[in-house]
Amino acid sequence: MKILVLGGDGFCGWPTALHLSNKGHDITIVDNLSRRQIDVLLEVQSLTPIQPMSTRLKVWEELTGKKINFVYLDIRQEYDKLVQLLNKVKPNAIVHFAEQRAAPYSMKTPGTKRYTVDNNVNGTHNLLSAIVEAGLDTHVVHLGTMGVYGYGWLGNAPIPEGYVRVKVETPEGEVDREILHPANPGSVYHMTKTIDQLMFAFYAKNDEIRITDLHQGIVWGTQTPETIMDERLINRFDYDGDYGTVLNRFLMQATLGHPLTVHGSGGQTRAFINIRDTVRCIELAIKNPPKRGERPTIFNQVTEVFRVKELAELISNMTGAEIRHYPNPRYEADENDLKVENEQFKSLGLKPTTLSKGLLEEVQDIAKKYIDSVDPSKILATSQWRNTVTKLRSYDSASGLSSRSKQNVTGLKSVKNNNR
Ligand code: NAD
Ligand code: USQ
Repeated sequence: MKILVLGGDGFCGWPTALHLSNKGHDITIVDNLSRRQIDVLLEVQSLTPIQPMSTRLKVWEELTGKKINFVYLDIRQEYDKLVQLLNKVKPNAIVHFAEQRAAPYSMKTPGTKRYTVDNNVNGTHNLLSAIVEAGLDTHVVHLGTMGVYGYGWLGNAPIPEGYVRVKVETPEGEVDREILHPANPGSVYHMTKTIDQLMFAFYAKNDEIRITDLHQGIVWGTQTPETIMDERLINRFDYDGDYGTVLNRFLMQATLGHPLTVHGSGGQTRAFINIRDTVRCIELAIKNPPKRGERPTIFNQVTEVFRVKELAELISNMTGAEIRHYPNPRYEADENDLKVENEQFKSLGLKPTTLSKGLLEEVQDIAKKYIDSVDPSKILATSQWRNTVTKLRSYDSASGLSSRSKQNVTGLKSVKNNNR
């Protein structure tokens, strides 16, 4: 198949592009490298030494004989180029990872809130509109998030895969309907994913675009069988307070001898998936598209559920790391139960990779190897969900960032404006 991987330079996109290329698909990566630019602006780097795109692709071709194309393109700002690309490649499937994906970054400043909405909502809409303009019958596989549901709604009832049956009282009596599960986002980033869902429902109905939306949990791990083939193919590993996610952060912190940074009580329960399963799930989704005219297919792309404090205890027992409870910078429930349905991927053949000591140690080995590149001042999460103005002032003076280059990629220009 001809497949476009939008956001194929990122943490999930890069290993997915390699996995699909290895399976014989003809891959074109599309990326505007904004994630690398945000690292520059936040003055932080991936723990692992990720290589420039040209090196990544050259090494992959040398090792496997398989060529991956790369198009440097901003799907939010370069609509005409996107239409031209679709007309030229005529992809059978488009995997859409190209969004700003960090909840803390999306809550950092008014500028980053607006950037996240502009980038994610317009990027997704441009893609859908461009597919219609190009007259393509292609399958969009989008990476959504478990956070659209709000991590539990009706006590212990498991979260269904996208749609929920409701009974509505009408003058003619009770009517059964299946509707999109109510959206309950917990950050501006998660909010953009709930807006994506509505756009998908509309374009599937109006233009019969075939869409699969994958409501993915927190991804952990780093390497896949392909990225491990050569150090120059290594995947990124985010550990900082904005982009690092909880399990990878804890593993890095234990390696460094930093206390494990549990927010609040640690009673928050979340869904998880290993990066090796992410790439397999995407392959399964591509192989099983909905039919034209059908509503979007929604899969919960998760394999396990843990409380934050359970993870901290597990890693502390394994490594001896100290667990420390920090005031929670987020506005979120301190304690929640979470059950998630994930039967669809299993019925398509997914054999879930579960959290095991061996896999945790594998991630820790990577952390050990590159621990010297950690900047300890970037570990604590500083983005506050509330009291933006006070926090903004301290962010701006502490970071010393004032460059004009902030404006296009991240919206940080409006940080300065709002501070005047
Ligand atoms: P990432 O930030 O590492 O990768 C996203 C990529 O998209 C980056 O390479 C970035 O440069 C690119 N991009 C962003 N905006 C773009 C634009 N306008 N035009 C072109 N390219 C653009 O993020 P990730 O962790 O790989 O996540 C990928 C997707 O999966 C995201 O949509 C995210 O919401 C979703 N997801 C991630 C996780 C996780 O734990 N990492 C969990 C659930 C869902
Ligand atoms: N947390 C800590 N300590 C830390 C970091 C996080 O206690 O050092 C807590 C957070 O307060 C939160 C939970 O761990 O309660 C998860 O935080 P996270 O940063 O690991 O994950 P989150 O912000 O939810 O976002 C990540 C990805 C996002 C994806 C989402 C899936 O960055 O792209 O959509 O996971 S989900 O969580 O299922 O919505």
